[in-house]
Amino acid sequence: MIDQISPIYVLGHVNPDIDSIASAMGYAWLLREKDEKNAIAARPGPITPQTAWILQQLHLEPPLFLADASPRFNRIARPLPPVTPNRSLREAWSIAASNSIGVPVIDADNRPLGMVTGASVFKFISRQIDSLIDLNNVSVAKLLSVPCCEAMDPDVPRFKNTMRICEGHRRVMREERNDFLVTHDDGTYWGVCRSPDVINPPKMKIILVDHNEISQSIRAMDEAELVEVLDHHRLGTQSTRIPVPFYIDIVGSTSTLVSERIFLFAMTPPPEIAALLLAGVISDTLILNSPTTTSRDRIVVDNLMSIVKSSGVLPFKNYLDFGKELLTAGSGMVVASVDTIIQTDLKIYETAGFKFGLAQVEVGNLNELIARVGEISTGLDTLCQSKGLSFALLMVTDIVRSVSRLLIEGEKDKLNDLPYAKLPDGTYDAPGLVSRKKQLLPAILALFE
Ligand SMILES: [Mn+2]
Repeated sequence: MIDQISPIYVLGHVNPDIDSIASAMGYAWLLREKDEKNAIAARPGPITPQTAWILQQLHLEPPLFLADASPRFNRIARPLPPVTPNRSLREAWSIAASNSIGVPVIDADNRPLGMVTGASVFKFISRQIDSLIDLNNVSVAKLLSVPCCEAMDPDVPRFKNTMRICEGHRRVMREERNDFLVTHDDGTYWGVCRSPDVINPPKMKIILVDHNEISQSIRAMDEAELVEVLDHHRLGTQSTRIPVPFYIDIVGSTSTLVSERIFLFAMTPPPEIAALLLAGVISDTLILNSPTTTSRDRIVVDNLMSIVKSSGVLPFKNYLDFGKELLTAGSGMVVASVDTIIQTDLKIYETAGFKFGLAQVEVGNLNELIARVGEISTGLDTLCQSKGLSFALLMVTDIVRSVSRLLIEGEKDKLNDLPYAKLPDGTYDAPGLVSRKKQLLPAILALFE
């Protein structure tokens, strides 16, 4: 039985590429299948055209979109059955007593009117005592037979189910009440929550795949509980309260690491998952051509390809044909907007007290760049200002010829010592440069050591 209560989100980096999506979906599958964990693949941003293409080929839905890792009121709301206002106080009281929590009262349109709580009933009885002259003639039975709305507290604060719990924190701290109403966005009743849960909400459990740097992770990651890391990038992770599984290895893709685990447990992924992981390895290693490629990536590609081929889930006979189709599905610099070109695969790094951005785009031919240099440079400049970056760099990579062209804006002087020749159009020629992670980033970091 899969534990449905506390989901574990498996999450790649912002601006997720195929490897981030594939490794999240593949690892979530493994955790559900092998460990019966309620693992849910998620993504902190929109998918790329390349990812959209492969998901469509495989008839798979993109993973769940998560805007941030801050828990919402729906995490702590209990969907208690409500009562209507004309039900007797006796009835409401017995429900409250059996649940040890107030009873929500709703109108005919499902909107909460208030709650019957211990305190509200106490106030009601006090009012009766104050207003009645001859107490001897009033029985408890009579008091309890009034419509429950007469004894409810109509001023119980309401919180929307999609609201961040942290935003309701102060309000709840100021309150003497213990129970609160949670509504849908349209104001209809959803459930009831209690103050201890608001003050100390359960954290979202998150497994990071394909990244471990907080600046590349989902927003409000500091509010979440990091439960595991599976990655192939440099270290830059947050600290944890307790030890967590942490696995980083120098292979071409996180999809490689996920596939190796699946095979290690002698399991066979469904052909769709195998094909997706194959796409992850192939796109991250540029069809096994990037200098990040290892023999382990090649073995994984062979194993995945044989599953894909025998299942017929994709119409390709070998990984090369598949790879070419996959990589061209993503390129389109000629028609893409400047924003798409810069933002689709942008990573922000922090080092030595300053921030910078490295974006990468793959093209079939560097000539696609010629007509766009001016507007892309302006776009990079805007990016520096809006994100407070020292400099922003776009790496335009010709995947077929293994060469890149660099566009740099911001404090260019900082990068004077990079070993790339400046061309007349202001871009830099970088033959042999294809990997941001393994070639460009270390070269940049070395300048500031
Ligand atoms: Mn990757």
